[in-house]
Amino acid sequence: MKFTILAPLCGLLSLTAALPSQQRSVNNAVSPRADKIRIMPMGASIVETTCWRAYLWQKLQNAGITNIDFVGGQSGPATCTLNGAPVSFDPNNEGHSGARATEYAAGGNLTRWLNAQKPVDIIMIHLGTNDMASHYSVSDTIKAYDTLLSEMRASNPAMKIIVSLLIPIDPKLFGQDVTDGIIALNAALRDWIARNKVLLVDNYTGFDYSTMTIEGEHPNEKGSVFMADHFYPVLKNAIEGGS
Ligand SMILES: *[C@@H]1O[C@H](CO)[C@@H](O)[C@H](O)[C@H]1NC(C)=O
Ligand SMILES: CC(=O)N[C@H]1CO[C@H](CO)[C@@H](O)[C@@H]1O
Repeated sequence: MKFTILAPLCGLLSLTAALPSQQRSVNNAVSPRADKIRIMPMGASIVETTCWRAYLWQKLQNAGITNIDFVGGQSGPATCTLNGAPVSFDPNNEGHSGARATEYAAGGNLTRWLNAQKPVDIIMIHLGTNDMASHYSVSDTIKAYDTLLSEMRASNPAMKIIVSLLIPIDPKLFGQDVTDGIIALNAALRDWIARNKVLLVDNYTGFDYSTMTIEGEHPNEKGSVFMADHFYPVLKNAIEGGS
């Protein structure tokens, strides 16, 4: 499901979002599923609303890696530009603004999304910022990650799971305790990632919220380039190992 994102396509994009199963069957008819590695970007607004997925898609295309399909019931952002030029990318994802890991674990959301997109070969996760912003504990958030991991393994035992540490946010936005919560959750996530033998993306180290975000939380162009650059080697290895 690759679109060139231009204003006249907005109607088509909303149609796609409303009719994911029809879009999938059309897609399958055009290119057999065996040709495409299905990759689900999953998280909250940092996944849904910013352009790192677009830059990541472009980097993969530029490297000749075109046998991929980003999947999910969401579609967007409508436009991403890089150095002023529009970027063409596959906009599908499962980023849901404001959502928490603890919410997904309690609500069965991920199982529903994985069933709708089956089989998902690779999942890329950046999730937990809102758990900290809403003052859920690090241990409850890690328990939620345990639940989500079982759902992924149940859906596809061979699924490659890429988990990003959380990018830091400006303490001026939600207070120092939330910023500290993200640091504490990242430390716990690092252990969790090692323990569960999933793939680490460290998008925290070196990310500067004062120059790389729009308002202290959501990556701007520079921050999205940073995220794409950090996801890229890990995702590329997962794709090449998996094909
Ligand atoms: C997750 O699932 C719960 C329970 O069905 C639902 O209330 C909630 O809206 C879902 N969240 C998202 C972001 O889809
Ligand atoms: C500072 C830095 O960029 N650290 C890591 C960022 O993420 C990549 C991919 O996981 C690592 O290789 C870097 O060491």
